[in-house]
Amino acid sequence: MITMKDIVREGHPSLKKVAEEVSLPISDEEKQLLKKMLTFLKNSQDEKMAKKYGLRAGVGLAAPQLGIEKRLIAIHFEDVDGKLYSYGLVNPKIISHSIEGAYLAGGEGCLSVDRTVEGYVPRHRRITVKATDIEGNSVKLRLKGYPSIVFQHEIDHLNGVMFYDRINKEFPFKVPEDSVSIE
Ligand code: K3U
Ligand code: NI
Repeated sequence: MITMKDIVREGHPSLKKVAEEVSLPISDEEKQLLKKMLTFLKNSQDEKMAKKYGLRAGVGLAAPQLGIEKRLIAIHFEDVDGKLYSYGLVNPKIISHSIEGAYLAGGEGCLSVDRTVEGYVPRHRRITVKATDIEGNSVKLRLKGYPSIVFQHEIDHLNGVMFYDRINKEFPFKVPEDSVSIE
């Protein structure tokens, strides 16, 4: 079972590297890893499990955050309308995005960052992601608003980019151009 001790923190080299593409079909070990990443997210959002194992709640996790430099991500959350986004994905790629941007009004956090970093993180409002799922199926996801931001945060981890790398250093709360705020 993945717990917080398995998650690497700022300063770990895996968080600054471009992760390797995973060859298909994925191995049983990679499949198990994706399943464990999804279970971690579910546990982290379960009050009892989170308390028992000292987990910080997360909606996404990327393999480099476990020190594994492979292009694998897990996402698990429900949006405001109760729509479930639960995916274990291999080699996710943003194949198109809107010109219009978006940012979370409350900023972003990261399980690999044990401090609050304030400021707006400029993101695309809409993205289309192509990937392979745990079962080996090709998937194409059209995402908007908060789900789009979560996927961008996780795909950034595969490219060695941390959310704070995108914050305006001089004016962290400068509203990004042509962007909508997501509450
Ligand atoms: O955003 C978080 C959250 C947790 C529970 C309920 C609602 C939101 C926690 S931080 C988080 O999930 C990161 C996970 C990381 F760092 F491991 F990738 C992902 C994230 C995505 C988009 C915005 C902020 C955080
Ligand atoms: Ni993160």
